[in-house]
Amino acid sequence: MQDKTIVFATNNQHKLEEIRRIVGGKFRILSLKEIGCEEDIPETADTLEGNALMKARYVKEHYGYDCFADDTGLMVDALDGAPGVYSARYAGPGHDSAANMALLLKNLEGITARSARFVTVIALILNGRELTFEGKVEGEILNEAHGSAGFGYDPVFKPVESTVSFAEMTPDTKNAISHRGRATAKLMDYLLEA
Ligand code: ITT
Repeated sequence: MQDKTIVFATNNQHKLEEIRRIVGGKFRILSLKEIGCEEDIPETADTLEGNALMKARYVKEHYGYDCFADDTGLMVDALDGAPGVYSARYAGPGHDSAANMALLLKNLEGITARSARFVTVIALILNGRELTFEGKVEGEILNEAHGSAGFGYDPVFKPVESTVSFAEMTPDTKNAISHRGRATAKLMDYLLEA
């Protein structure tokens, strides 16, 4: 990639910080705020890929920038894949991560088979092309929240590679095995070749 600056189409400050940390000095990541986009970008598709593409296309169409967007879901087997693509609003519109986690733990009460996975799809629009990159991490939903690092569902998710939750890890430890870390590594491989 000739110009090593690219926009990350997210309104989630935690995602922005994670991606900037993963990318390090290899690329300069501009936030939506930095390009003057302050509105909520619609994400009404029913797949992670569809939503990631919607967000990236919105920025390209309205602001003209090549960019990438991330859509992430937590899929819980005992709940037939819920909250999945609806992870951000599991407890209803306007509810925060604490409410989402509380509902998840309530819906899993008494259930011992607690396998789950985080999936991230990153959609990239670059030089007139659209591409997607997926990252996944297998794990389980804990019986209660543990730790205060990270964001979202991190306190209740323990990856198979670890004995502790994502919220009990340093950012670098989480990024090394996480859904977003894995999807971003694929994105970077592509950008470094482009
Ligand atoms: P943007 O769409 O603006 O990027 P968002 O917070 O709406 O931000 P998503 O729709 O992708 O992002 O997020 C789905 C939900 O999953 C949301 O509640 C997040 O808090 C949560 N989430 C995303 N990534 C996570 C991670 O790495 N660890 C824990 N929870 C995460």
